[in-house]
Amino acid sequence: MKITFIDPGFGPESFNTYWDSHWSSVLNHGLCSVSAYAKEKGYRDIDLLDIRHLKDWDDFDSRIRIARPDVVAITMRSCDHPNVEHILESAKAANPAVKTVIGGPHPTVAPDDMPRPDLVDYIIQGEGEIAFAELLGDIEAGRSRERVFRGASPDLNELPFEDRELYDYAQTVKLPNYPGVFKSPMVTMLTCRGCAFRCNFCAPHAEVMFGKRMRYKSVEHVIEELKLLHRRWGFRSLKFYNSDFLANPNWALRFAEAYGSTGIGAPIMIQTRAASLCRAEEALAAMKEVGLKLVLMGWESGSQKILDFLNKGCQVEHNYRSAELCRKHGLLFSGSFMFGIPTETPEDIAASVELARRTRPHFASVAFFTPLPGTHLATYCEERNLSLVSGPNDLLSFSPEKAKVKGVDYNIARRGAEEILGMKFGGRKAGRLVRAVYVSTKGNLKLRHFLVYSYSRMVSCRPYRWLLKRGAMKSGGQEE
Ligand code: B12
Ligand code: SF4
Repeated sequence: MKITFIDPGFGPESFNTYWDSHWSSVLNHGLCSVSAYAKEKGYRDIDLLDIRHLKDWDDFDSRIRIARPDVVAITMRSCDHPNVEHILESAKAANPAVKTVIGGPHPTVAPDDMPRPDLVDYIIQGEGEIAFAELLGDIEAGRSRERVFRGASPDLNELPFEDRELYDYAQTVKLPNYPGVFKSPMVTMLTCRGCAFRCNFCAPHAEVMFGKRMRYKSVEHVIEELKLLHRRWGFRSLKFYNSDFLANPNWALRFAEAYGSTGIGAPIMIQTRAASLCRAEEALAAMKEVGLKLVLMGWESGSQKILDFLNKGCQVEHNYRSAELCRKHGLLFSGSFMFGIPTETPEDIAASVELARRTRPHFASVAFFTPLPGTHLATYCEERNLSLVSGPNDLLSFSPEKAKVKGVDYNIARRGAEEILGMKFGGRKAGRLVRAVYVSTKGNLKLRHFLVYSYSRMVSCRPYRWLLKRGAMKSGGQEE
């Protein structure tokens, strides 16, 4: 049985972008895991059509005709609606007998909101490894099965290592995140599933997808995969995509010890919550010892009122303290902010600007709140008729170019963002330029990659870090 997975890319401008930057070439770890499991169960005739590799829809149409799959299996986020619609139409036009299967975040939170539901044969909610392999067995045997069903959660230590080479992995590893700070080859990894928190702009996604409990791979399992990846790709940097790497300090401590003894030594980047970091100084120090170099934190705001409104489970003091701890341990750090939140006032924005001014993160990014379907805050906006999201394309960009919520003063929010982004270069005017360059290079990812590279190199160079440590320079800059 021939199975073709589809990665719908990232919106209408995805064609021909795979080789341009880290973010335009991220592999979908979930799909790689579903593929690895299916192969382990004997379904070896698997390939991938990734929109980002292709020229245009004509290219897609001809490739799907040549591939002639029996099963087309698509991964889908909420922003993928328009692309998934075309994919379904094209797959059924090429072969009306093909079985179409959709899984991923969007069908999990909104199974009734499918593009062309008449062309969707099966919807798998939740984790897909076990369910998809079982479905293939049913299709092969001609057994009937309900159209929408939930996948069982696998034991993460019993899953095979991800099938990274489903993608053009040789290219992916060449594009590090934060080029200039991190070298290629870079590998990315997730070591757990689920989230213990319920930030209302994101929740209840993790709970609906992965269940209430957080599940971790064992340190041994992770180290085994890293050794294999190191032998195969000789990676020189490592990024953990976990949303909160330090949520479990004991796991992090054990990982640091085990990673240190492998001798791999590749520098590491993690993402974590400020509150978790404050509770895990020992683990932070141990990670630094074995190569931790950059810590990314979703600070969101410098206003306690907004942090409470977002149900962030974090105090403003945690944001300040996390910066102090990173500096104390000689780590680069990034603070990301969110503006455009319902109930936000100019004072809240000023508090975020003040947080950036006082902590001087090496990197800063500002996202504008976007009500994502299925999230608590999207429901809040719908109930109050606040949402200005008019279609899936509005879910692609988290920049202030398009207003997403009524009642938000985007001019003030934009000015706050410009101030944060421009701090390093001397203020709001520079910030406006940074933002304008950043937004306008969307169509030229190679240029953006180059700008991010230049910026990152400057931030990570010794004289700059020395000045920054002495407080002689302010910092800020857009994340890649
Ligand atoms: C880690 C993470 C990332 C990582 C890595 C994601 C990846 N590609 O693997 C990075 C940082 C790259 C990322 C990026 C983005 N992310 Co993200 N991310 C997460 C996070 C924190 C955890 C996801 C996770 O643990 N995945 C683990 C893997 C194993 O699970 P999975 O990918 O979902 O796959 C499983 C199932 O979905 C299913 N499945 C998936 N595909 C398919 C296909 C088939 C056929 C089948 C049967 C099953 C199946 O089976 C898989 C294995 O069990 C979640 C929030 C959360 N806490 O859950 C947000 C989340 C998934 N991200 C989200 C978004 C919006 C994004 C961005 C689009 C944001 C942006 N505008 O930049 C980008 C996309 C960038 C890009 N170019 O692709 C949203 C999606 C919301 C939605 N309804 O669409 C989430 C839910 C957060 C949120 N609520 O806002 N993200
Ligand atoms: S934003 Fe991060 S910490 Fe908050 S619920 Fe989502 S994954 Fe968890």
